[in-house]
Amino acid sequence: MKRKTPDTFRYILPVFSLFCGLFCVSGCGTPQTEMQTKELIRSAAPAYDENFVTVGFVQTGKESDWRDANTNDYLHTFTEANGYNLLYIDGNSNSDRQIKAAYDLIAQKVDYIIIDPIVEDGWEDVLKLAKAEGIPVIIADRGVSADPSLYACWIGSDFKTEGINAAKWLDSYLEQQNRGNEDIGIVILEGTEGASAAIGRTEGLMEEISAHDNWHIVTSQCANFTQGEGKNVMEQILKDYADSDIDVVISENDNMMFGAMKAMEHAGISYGVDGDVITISFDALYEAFELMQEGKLMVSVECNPLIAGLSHQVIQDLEAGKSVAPIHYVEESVFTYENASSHISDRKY
Ligand code: GZL
Repeated sequence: MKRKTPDTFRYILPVFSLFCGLFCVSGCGTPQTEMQTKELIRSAAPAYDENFVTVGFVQTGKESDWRDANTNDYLHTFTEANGYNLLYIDGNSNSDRQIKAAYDLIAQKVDYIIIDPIVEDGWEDVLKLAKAEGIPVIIADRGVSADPSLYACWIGSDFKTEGINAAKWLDSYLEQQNRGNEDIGIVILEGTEGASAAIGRTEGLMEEISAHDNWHIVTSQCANFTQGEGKNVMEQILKDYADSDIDVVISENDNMMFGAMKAMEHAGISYGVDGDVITISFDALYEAFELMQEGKLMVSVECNPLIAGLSHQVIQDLEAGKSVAPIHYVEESVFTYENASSHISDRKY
């Protein structure tokens, strides 16, 4: 792919024309007096090494252990040894910051932009500009609501299927326990509002839950995928609802579940295989496997963060002039307290 002319020229040209202008003025009719010129010094834009593919990566932030594993995967994939100059931007859990960063990367004329959008909305204009500037954008992990023609492809998980699989496991477990006809009260800890991971998981869960007349939602509240908010939200739920109302806690990521477990412990509520509350979460972190081995966590639906290699492959294909598929789903499984021990040694995050 032809490297874009770095913005160095953007800075030299005005400075050069300024001096030309001054020279013209001084050379055109103005007596040859000593003109006081103030040299305009601007820092030049980074001159990109032609031998590297410059990739700007706009990450959500550091909201969870899953996110840290995801970030580290990019940092270890987009290396100089692999032919990349990586510009990594931490979105600091702020969508406006992410969008501004994307505009800045366009201004720096990077070769590619990878975006993991905190929330789906707000990306239309900056994606239009990237397209107009000829900078391919890869949307990775979470999705955007913008028209898919505005970006090269989306890489990530089928979040709705993750939610469906979690509820299907609950259905099979309750049948095994001869509780298939029991009234079941479910608490849901939702991820960040507007995030495609939360939207998809909630959609899948609600589709399955609504198919069971004897299941009902006690409450479904946002805890932003963080452990601290998972604990605080669960503490409040335990104050607002009777322990007997809650048969199941489904958390849309492991970190919120870890926080909810602390809240249940403090409230003297038992959970897990031998407890009163069934525990189901998403991500399948190593720590989740340890808790599944102990029977405290009963299910973690895998959501694989190690997807930087898929973005690397897409960029290599685009560099070779190949077309790329618009959607790239990540392979994922459902892990339970029953199979955790046979998989924990293979886990990489
Ligand atoms: C899912 C990812 C979610 C994880 C959370 O692909 O976007 O964000 O489930 C993370 O742990 O914070």
